[in-house]
Formats: sequence, C-alpha cells, structure tokens
Amino acid sequence: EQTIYLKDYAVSPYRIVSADLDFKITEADTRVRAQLTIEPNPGTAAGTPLVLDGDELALGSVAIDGAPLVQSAYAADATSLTIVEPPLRRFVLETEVTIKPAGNTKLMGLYRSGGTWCTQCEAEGFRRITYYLDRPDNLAVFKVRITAPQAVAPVLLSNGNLIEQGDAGDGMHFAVWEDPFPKPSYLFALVAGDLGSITDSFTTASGRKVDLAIYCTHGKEDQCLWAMDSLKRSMAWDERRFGREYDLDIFNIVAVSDFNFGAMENKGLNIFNDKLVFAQPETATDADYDGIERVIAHEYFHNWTGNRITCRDWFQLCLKEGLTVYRDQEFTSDERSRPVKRISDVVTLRAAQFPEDGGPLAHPARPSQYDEINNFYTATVYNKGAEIVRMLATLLGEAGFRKGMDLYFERHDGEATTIEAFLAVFAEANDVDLEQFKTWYLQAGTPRLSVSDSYDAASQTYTLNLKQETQPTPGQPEKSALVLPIKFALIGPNGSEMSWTGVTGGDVRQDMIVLDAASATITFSGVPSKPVPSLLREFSAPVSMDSALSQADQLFLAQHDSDPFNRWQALQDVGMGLAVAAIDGTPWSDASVKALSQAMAETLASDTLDDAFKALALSLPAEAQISRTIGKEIDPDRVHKVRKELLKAVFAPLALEMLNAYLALSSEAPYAPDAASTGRRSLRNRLLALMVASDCAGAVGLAAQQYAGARNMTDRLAALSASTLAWTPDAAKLLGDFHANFAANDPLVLDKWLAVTASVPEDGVIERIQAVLADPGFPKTNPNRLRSLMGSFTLNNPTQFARADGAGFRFVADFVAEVDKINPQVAARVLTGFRIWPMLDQSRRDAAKVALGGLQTKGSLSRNTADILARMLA
Ligand code: B3K
Ligand code: ZN
Repeated sequence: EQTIYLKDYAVSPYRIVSADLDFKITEADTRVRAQLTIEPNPGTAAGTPLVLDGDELALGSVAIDGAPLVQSAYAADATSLTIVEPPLRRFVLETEVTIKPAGNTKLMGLYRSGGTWCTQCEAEGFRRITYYLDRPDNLAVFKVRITAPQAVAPVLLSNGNLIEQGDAGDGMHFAVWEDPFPKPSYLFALVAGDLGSITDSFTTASGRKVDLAIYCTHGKEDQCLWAMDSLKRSMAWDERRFGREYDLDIFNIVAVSDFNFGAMENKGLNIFNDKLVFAQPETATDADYDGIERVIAHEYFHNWTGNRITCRDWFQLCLKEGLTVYRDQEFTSDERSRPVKRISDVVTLRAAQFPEDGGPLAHPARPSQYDEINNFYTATVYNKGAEIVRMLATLLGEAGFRKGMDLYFERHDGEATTIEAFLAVFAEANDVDLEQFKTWYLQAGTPRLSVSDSYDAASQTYTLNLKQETQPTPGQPEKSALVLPIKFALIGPNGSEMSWTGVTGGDVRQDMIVLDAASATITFSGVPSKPVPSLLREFSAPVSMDSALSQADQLFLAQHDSDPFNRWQALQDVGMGLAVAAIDGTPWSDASVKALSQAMAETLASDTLDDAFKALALSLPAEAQISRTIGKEIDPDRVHKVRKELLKAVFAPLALEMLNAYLALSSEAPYAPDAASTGRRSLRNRLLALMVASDCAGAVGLAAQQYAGARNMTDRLAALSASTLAWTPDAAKLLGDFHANFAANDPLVLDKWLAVTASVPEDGVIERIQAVLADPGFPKTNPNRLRSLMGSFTLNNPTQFARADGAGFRFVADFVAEVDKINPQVAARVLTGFRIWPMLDQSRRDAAKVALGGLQTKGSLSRNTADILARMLA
C-alpha cells in the first residue's frame, strides 16, 4: 500500500485553470470529453511530465491544442495519464474517455441511483469521471455541457448557472452550466434524471434574489418542505451570525437514494442522501427532522467554509469539516435549545469519537499520513475538529472569535489553505500566541483530566489540583500537555456561586481556568466556606474527567448547578459511579441508589427544567460508555446485566410518577417539529422506555397501546424500540407488524426496522439479520440499508456483536469481505466497529483476532478495508 505523507506535500508542476467538460449520457455508457486549459506553475522545468489522475477510465483520444498526440507522447495506466513532455506555456489538453455509471457500485464518480445519474467526487471521485489534477489545491473554472435522453433525463443539472439548453436531436437534449467560482474538482457535480422539485427563493441581506430548488423522485415533493425551510433559515443565520451571504443566483439540492454518506456540498448543487431530505410526520421521527435541519445547514455553511475557502490538501480536511460542524452546532443552538444541543453533541462525541481516539484507529484531527483518505472522514476530524474550534471560541470570547473569522474570510477567500493559516488569523486578530494550542490538531488521544481539592477553613483558602495526561496512541508514544480551557464555578452551601479575593498558582480568567501544563495547583483565597467545584462547565474541553466528587456532592450539583450541562453530567456521574463499582464487584448500597432515584424524581418534577433536558437527564450512561470507563477486560454481558439492574433499582420506585408524567404529556395537537413539541415527545417516550425497561406494571401494554395508536413515526418507533430493547412478550409481534404495515413500502422506514431488528440484545439476532441479508430482494448495493442493519449491529448491540463464542465477529467479518467487492467505503466503515476489541476480555479478544485474521487472509481486499484492517491489527 502506498502511504501519503503531509511532509511530502508539493505544489503541482502544472495547474488546470479551466475545465470545459462535455458529457454524452446514454443508457449504455457515458462519454466524457474534457478540454483542460493548463499552465505550468512558476519554476517548472521544460520536459517535466504532466501526470493526471484517473481511475477506471477507458481512454479514447488525447490531443494538445487540437493536435492528436502520438502514442509515445503519453502513457495511461490504471491510475494516471502522463503527458510526457507538455509545452512550457498555456495549452489545451483534450481527452475523451468512456465510463460506465450503471456498473459503478462504489458510488464514487458518476453513477446511477434508481434511474438518476448523479455524482460524488469528494475526496477522489472526479478522477473516475475524467483524467484530471484531482487534488483540492487546483482551483479551476468549470463549464459543463450535458447531453442526455430527454425521456429518462428531462432534468440536467451541474454547478453554477444555466447558460444554455435545447434539443439535441434523436430524442436527446442538452444543457450548459457555468460556474464562475474557481473550485477544486471534488466540488464538481452533475445530475441527470427524471425528477420532481419544489422551488422557493431567498433574498440576501444585500438584496439579491436566489432561486432555491430541491429535486427528488416524483411524488416525494411534499416531503421536501422541511428541508427547504431549514435551508432558508440557514441562509439567514449565516448572514446574521457570520456576515456570510450566498454568492450565486441559484442554489439546488438533489435527493438521491444511493449515497455513501449524508450529503455533499458541491458548489451550488448539493447532493443529498434522501434520508436527510425527506420528512413527513408519518414516516420521519423527530431525530430525522433534527438531522435534516442540521445537515442542510452544514452543507450550506460549507459554501464559505469549504468552498470559497477550501483545503490545500486532504490532511487539512478538518479545516473545513471541524469548522463547519462547529457552525452547524451553533446554528442548532441558536435555533433550538443551547444546553440540550450541547448535551446531545457531547453524548455523540463520547459515543463516536472517544472510542476512536482511545483505540487502534486513533489519529490526530489533522493526520500526517494516510493510505486511504476516505477512511479519515471520521468523528475525530468532524466532531473533535468542531470541539477544537469551540475551544478557540471559548478562549478568545465571542467577539475575538468573530474577529478571527472575519480575517479568515477576508484573507483566504478563493484560496486552498491550511490549519496553520486558520490559526494564524485568530492569533493575529487577537494578538495571542496559539503555538501550543495547535497541538490539539496534531496530537491524537483524549486527555484525561484528574482533579483533587482541599479546603482550609482557618485561612479560608480553597485549593484545586489539576492534572492532565494523554495515553500513547498508534505512532505517537509521547504526548505533550494541551491548552485546556476549563470553565468553572465554585458553588457555595446555599447553591449559589461563590467569589474569591485572590488566586495563585494558575491562569484563572473569571469563569475559566486555562491549564496549559501537565499539572497545576490553584489556590483561591477569601473563600468563606468549602465549595463544591463545578468544573468543565458546558464541557469546555474534549477531555475525559475523573469526577473526584462524592456522590453527595454530585447530587448537590445535580440540584443546584446553574450550568445545565453540569447538572446533567452530575446525574450521569452518579449512575456511572454505581455501575462501574458494581461491575468491579462492589454492589451499590440501598441508600446510594435511593439518593439517585430521588434526584431523578426531582428532575422529573421540576417546573424550571424543560422537557428535552429532562429526557436527557432521566438516563443512565450507555453500555458502551460504561465499558469505556472501565477500559479493560470488558465482559459486555456483565455490563448489560448490571446496567439493567441499576436501571430497575433507580427507576422502578418511580413507577407512579413516571406514569402520571407520561399521561400528562399526551397531546392531541397535530405533529410539529419545533423544539417544545419535540421535547415533549422525547420526555414522554423516554418515560415509556424507562417504564418498560424497569418492568413497571402495565408498561408492556402501554407500549403496545402507544405503538398502535401513534399518529406519528416518532411515537410509533419509540414504542417499538422500547419493546424490542427490553424484548417484551409483545416485541416480536410488534416488529412483524411494523415490517408489514409501515416498512415494506418505504425504504427509509425499512431502515428503521432494520436498525431495530439488529439492535435486539438477544440470542437469535444474528440469524435474523442473516435471513434479511439472504432475501434476494434485499438491496446489497444500497448504503442506507446496509448501514442500518450492520452499523446498528456493530455499534448498538455490544452483547451480540461481541459474543463470547465469536459468532458476532465472524458474521461481521464475512459480511465485510462480501460487501467490500461491491462498495469498499461501506465495508470499511462497518469494519471500524471492531475498534473496541483490545478492550474486551481475553476470550473475546481472541475471538476478534481470529475473525480479523481470517479477513486478512482473504486477499484482494479494497484499499479502504485493507487499511482499516491493518491498523486494527497493528
Ligand atoms: N464533505 C462531505 C463528505 C465527503 C465524504 C467523502 N468520503 C459531506 C460533508 O462533510 O459535508
Ligand atoms: Zn462537511
């Protein structure tokens, strides 16, 4: 395998300044003629070959400035086209290739989804369309002519503005699109198909009218309204919050059914996985509505952070992704509830990024090497990347952060740039040194923050000892201290925040400690009584913190902390403490469980906390989260069992309160996706799940009743999964009913059935999944179906995936080998589920090793899968 290193980055000897592409699409194949205007870059010596990237292209002809090249003047192999001695001046290279979109099951480049031709080019898909300098630092102006059969493809779209269209004879028609903004090839897009659409418009702050359209399969138009609404709110928000206006006269979105990830920010023509566009109350859940709003916003925000300013090379991926995730998080926070959004994001970070950072696939937010770039679209690059930007905003303050962003847009618009350039604008605009801060981008691993404290009544001084440590990760044995912004308060006995008169031993800026050394001892003077520290408020740094607080102090914070995040965290900490101790062999005492139960009851009864917050608070840490806290020799069955017992012990005593609250939350109002209605449903459904899981009398019937009477998918699916996760006597029947009456005719609802089916923590689940896969009608080429089934199994079903007999591991390894031949990106992604294996107990580790070893001997694995496998076994 060929490893690419950041240190080897070099400017290309040539650059493509404009690309004229001519697509002739027919049912059989697609012919692509490219006229590339190319110039040598300064310093290029005569005779330097021009090497263009290519992948699975059938080359027809090559010409320069209109003259066909003789055989000896160029060479084509499986990955490139080399022009041996190009002219040392501006010239036009003309190539003609043929590609076969219908057989393209990798879904990279130009492929067919249903009847629609569509593209996905990031990261390296454009080279599967034509020979090109397929690297993000080559910005070119694109003009695209598409000719296609009028009957099957009445809609022809590409980036930018439509400048011409007409009849092309023989049942064909054509359209010509021109994008005035120079862009890298990964932002190229083309769509040709028979699509319906909805249209709208948005007038920018400076008064320009932008035509908006969302294209989709005929008949789904009315399911696109929420996406359109989200788009308009995103456009307005970026103007308000960051002063960024949209820049073209058209913004198009196309929804397709076969897509490797969520969506793609192609300039002026975003292409979406249809599950992130379609929503109607009967088929989409609140979580789906949230996801649509978030991803529509995310892709739109890329227009400035990603497209207008792009990445110099793929090592800089988090330059656009971390920043854009931060921006979409802020959008949701402003549109909905900031604390609820923060808690959800931290739950996601801990579930998806922490295990990555603490396992065999750990890598820095800005990696310095890769074998396969598609394996680096990770939670580390996206979510930790966003946390890093968030810390920057925390350290600099909102105004300082905005100053830096303004300078970033002003200085780098139209460029392909780097993390260094990004940090430089913040340093310069705020006159601060960010050298050490940069380590966040370079160093993998989640720092562990340990805290101890003491109070001296005589001198009225309070001392905090802080220590940070990061464990070695693959390729990085030594770790250095990071800059940790630790938002905090000292809470006095009456529950309000205490002040102090002096501080020594640390960098304390009002409500924030900045820890930049391995440890610090900070002493606060003038503290009249012993405080309870509320540390890492708002989760101000992506670290894992050992709570040194007693259960009583944690419960005190759960009741009094004015930071909602830490109120939520305190309850989580109590549950975690009890679960971990019990798994380690120290059962909880009645008193300690009672205290947690009581705190949960108070949370439920509170009339100041909102429903969405309560729904999040009334929970115990997930099994995976508990396992990660224990960290080694994990027996997932034991974790499952203990957590279930704890859940019962804490919540069963609240049966009556939960039932009353559940009943009081019922609503006859028609479905609406706003924050308040969503919060109401999430609390009600949370209570249902808790009642079922803690065996409250009548709960099983209540779930069946809610399932049958539900008037929206949120409530129906919640009732179904409450039943299947606890595997109630009704569960199998409900699962069958859901398939027959809801899932069978709607692929996106089928995905929900697949996910629920694969998450059942009971023996027999593997056989059931195998039966689904063996059904000849099951589409093994569709990423959504495969991920719903197998992603859920590996990530949401720890007891069955990590079965002690190894059956789960073997099953997944076999699946990966098979799907790798169809779609390597999906296969590699499913394989990453194995990353927990080093943490498991001996017998399970052995079983995982055997399964992974077996996969390795299969040979002829894709680069995607081989790369993950090699790192997994290193
Ligand atoms: N930029 C795309 C992701 C492309 C993934 C390529 N393997 C979507 C996004 O992050 O907005
Ligand atoms: Zn993105």
